[in-house]
Amino acid sequence: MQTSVPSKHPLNLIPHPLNIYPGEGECTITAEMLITWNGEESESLAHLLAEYLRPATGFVFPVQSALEAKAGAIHLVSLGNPPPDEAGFFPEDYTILAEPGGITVTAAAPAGLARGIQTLRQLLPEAIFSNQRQAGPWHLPCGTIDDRPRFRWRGLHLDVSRHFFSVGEVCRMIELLALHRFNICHLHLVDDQGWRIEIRKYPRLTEVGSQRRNTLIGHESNRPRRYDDQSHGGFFTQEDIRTIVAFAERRKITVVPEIEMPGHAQAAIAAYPELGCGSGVIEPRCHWGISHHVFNVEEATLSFLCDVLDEVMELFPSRFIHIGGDEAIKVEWSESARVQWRMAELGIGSEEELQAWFIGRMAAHIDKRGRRLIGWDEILEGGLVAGATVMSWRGEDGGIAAARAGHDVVMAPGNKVYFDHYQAEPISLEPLAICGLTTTEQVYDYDPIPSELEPEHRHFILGAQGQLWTEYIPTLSHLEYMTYPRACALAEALWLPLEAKCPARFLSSLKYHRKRLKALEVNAHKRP
Ligand code: TNX
Repeated sequence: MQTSVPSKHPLNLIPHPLNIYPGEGECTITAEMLITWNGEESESLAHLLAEYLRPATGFVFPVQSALEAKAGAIHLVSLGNPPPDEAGFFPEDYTILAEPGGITVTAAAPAGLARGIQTLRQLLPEAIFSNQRQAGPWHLPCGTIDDRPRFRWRGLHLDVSRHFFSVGEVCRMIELLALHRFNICHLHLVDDQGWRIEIRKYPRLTEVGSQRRNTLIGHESNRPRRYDDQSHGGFFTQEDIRTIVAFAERRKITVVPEIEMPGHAQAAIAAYPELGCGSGVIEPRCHWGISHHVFNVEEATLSFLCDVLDEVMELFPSRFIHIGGDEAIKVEWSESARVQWRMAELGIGSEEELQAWFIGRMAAHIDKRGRRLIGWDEILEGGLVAGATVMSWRGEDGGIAAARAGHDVVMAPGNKVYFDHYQAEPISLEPLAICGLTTTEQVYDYDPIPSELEPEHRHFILGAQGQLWTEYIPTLSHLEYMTYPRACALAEALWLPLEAKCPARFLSSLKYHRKRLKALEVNAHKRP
């Protein structure tokens, strides 16, 4: 492997590619340049590249099909459209060959081409990221880049329940994920504080569940609690979801939907009280923390949730369907005579086993449709259902246990990759955050493979993702502030093998990369 670049020409790419072979001279993007394409789905990616390059250059970039690379063209080739691997992922390898006369990006599959065009954008001067016409010239250094990611799951999670973000805002986040060669956007669509996806069969989920009366001011731990006097609401129509999914799909990013159960269900129960354990009238929660209102375990409730998942699976092509499963407080289950009677009827001895039974029923439904269940690590309690993938958030122990038991794992540990935590000291100068301190340098250091995990279990670690819980993140600009530059660090930590990571190079690339983020008007944190 060769990652050395002549120092007069540092490329400052983030994530840094696996192999860079510098060549001689420069290639110049001119007003006459064509974008040509050959192979599966390369036409759509050729148009996407043209859309990326037009605003700043003001050039036309006609898009044409062509069997071969020609002089004066950027040629995109996807060699095939292989089926996904057994876990559901597509190959993302790509090669960029930049010569004085033209550029060729070649990939085994469309997903690789999508990664390649993002690297190509970064090879151009940072002004290419501007939305306004810029002066140029548009040189890039000649050479070859031969690149592929270390992990198959490189994600960012976004909570649109605690605060709602519009279709345009979510698409902007996805565009920035694409720039950093992430491939997963996990959308946390429902929680105690708001149900944010239209379900045609059950309109009250959004009519009632998407609106909360007001919102806590300050931190959850403050007493007495004070509230603003503004209602907060919003939801995605099914058409909105199609827009988001198509926007992501064009960039070869998978949107993984999450529908929480059996806990974090207060907004749903407010809409349909018969789903709950009979604890009186409730409304979507107006402060943070965890609601003790959970779904009951009636057959009708399970069918309701299967119906919801059916509409969700129709909208989201993602192989993985997230059912939450975290922080389901069991008090209502232990205090409800009806739930206890159901447990006896089912021959289930504890509330933990009841949760495992509940998740098992959902897994059967999801499996039947050729999808895979994923849930937070609490789904390990009371016994993990066959084939389930575990998202490990309470540290890495859940992920380690799951991998040892032969389950796929996505690492999302709270102390390492929670971007709702503080990012710089002194925290007194930072906007209010939930807790913690996770710096960009610490994120860069993160290795999703725990050192104590035996070599034979390591392949079960699919990758990792950053979490953006939005209790304390009410706006897009604040969201970007919490995300960048930590997501830049995560992108590289998940892309490169350990031996190719280099904190000093990353920090120096980041200095330059900030100019790209600035041209994109990203409200990144100033440190490091
Ligand atoms: C725990 S992480 C939660 C979320 C909160 C988050 C705040 C997880 C699966 N559950 O409901 O928003 O902490 O950091």
